[in-house]
Amino acid sequence: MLCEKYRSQLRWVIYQIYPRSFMDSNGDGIGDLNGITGKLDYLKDLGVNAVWLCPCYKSPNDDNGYDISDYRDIMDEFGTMEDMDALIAALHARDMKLIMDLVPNHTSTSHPWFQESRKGKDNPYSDFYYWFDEIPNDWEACFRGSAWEYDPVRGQYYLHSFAISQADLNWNNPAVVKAMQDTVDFWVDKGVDGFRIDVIDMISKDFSTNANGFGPRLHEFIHDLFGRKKTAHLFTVGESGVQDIDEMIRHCAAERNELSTLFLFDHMECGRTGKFTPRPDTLKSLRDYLVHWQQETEKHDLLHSLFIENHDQTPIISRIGNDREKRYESATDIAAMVYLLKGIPFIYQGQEIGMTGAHYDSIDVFDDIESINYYRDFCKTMSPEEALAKINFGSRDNARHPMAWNGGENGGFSTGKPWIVLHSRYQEINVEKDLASGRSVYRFYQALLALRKANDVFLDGKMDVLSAPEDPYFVFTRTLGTEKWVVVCNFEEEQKIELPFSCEAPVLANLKRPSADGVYAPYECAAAKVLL
Ligand code: TEU
Ligand code: CA
Repeated sequence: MLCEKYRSQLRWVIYQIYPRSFMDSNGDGIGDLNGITGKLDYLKDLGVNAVWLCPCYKSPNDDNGYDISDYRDIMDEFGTMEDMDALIAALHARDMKLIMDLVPNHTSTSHPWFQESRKGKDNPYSDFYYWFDEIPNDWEACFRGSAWEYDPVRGQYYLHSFAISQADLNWNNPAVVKAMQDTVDFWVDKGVDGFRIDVIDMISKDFSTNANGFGPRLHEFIHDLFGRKKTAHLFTVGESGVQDIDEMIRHCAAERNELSTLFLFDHMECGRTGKFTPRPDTLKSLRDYLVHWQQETEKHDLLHSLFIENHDQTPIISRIGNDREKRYESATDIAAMVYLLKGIPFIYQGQEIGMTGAHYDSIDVFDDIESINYYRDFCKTMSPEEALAKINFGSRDNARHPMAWNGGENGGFSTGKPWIVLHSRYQEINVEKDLASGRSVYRFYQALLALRKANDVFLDGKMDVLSAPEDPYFVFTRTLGTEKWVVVCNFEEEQKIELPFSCEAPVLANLKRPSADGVYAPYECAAAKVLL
């Protein structure tokens, strides 16, 4: 049985916003807080009751806000603190929650802490970062190259797990722990309801190993941040490379007072070597990961997070679905596979209209630092055409194009020139068009979320898998007391799927055709109450 706090958080449905690309309210081509405030009813109608904002703090934007120069102020382009207060009030007025993105592992090198720290060994910020005379190991940065950079001002090397301008904070310094606690408290006092914590696994390090993260003091630091009275009510989700259940228990067991849940990446297969290469990922492997983690989290009374997209990933239908002739079917089928399981749904902007990956003929239109650095390195061993194909497939920009609100000028995102090129398919796939269509992905999500809301069986009910591992489809039931529901999600091929019981007519289905004969079309899905 989940603890009471987790049971209530299980009712949250979280929509992730990439503020830079969601809605521009003042025509400067950059999405902003007021733009988000203006779209809250769109989200409320979808059935969302919480919003997670990617970082909107002061930042020089080398990594679009994940390089923070002031944790307590708003990025100039996104608006002011008054705009943020108004957004929080507008959310709460609609009974919606706000989750902020906390980036505790690193700051921008333009943060005053780093600017002071680099001055030398005898100032209060000297030990805020990791400084070495000699490079202590051969760790590499996630955005390519060595993770160590020589700073000529200080005459020493500092660690940057990501871009050169993202210096890793030294959590072994109690002043850093205190500064980050104060940051959390500042936002709690503003009324935020929770945090998504960036690369939480990296805040404790052991330089003698070859893994950057999962250091010996990780749980102590997480507890320092969120195990306090002031933070006890928060919802917290850590982005983490956790791969086994014991480690997840250490992070999320209720009695440990650490985190509510984690984002695990098994099912995204986003290993750092593989993300730019189309993989033989299939719905089958997605199903297997989903089942594995569902069973483990259920067994150990952990709160699970259900997500398939974010701002670092190409939309799922372009990774493992069919983003052309079966776009609607695969988008809705995958939604049923994932979001009728037990856990908290996270929906990334655009996912609710079945947005796909984009495609461009030139590297010049890409903005993302990871994509640009990888392209440069790919070109050392392959042709520019091959390198560009990889970037088109895996670039984080695939998830960062302006939200396509309509097929008109700038996709309805802005009256000015957007900061990044429009999605290459925005005229074909946009909110206005989706809502007007008889095959609306948004309407399907809406119906799915309404179904969850109306039936506790989809929240607390036990999940049992009916399909066998070799079956090219996914069938599971959810059971609570005397109530049982079945969810059938077919994969790519048409086939007959027989159920061991009879059901009422489906309440949720992506195709309007009677599947009474048990034959399911490609990507057809349905959820129905079992007649007991
Ligand atoms: O990403 C963490 C991370 O581990 C990345 O390497 C991620 O796997 C990569 O972006 C996939 O291409 C987080 C944020 O989600 C990301 O946007 C930030 O750039 C990164 O931290 C640094 O803060
Ligand atoms: Ca703007």
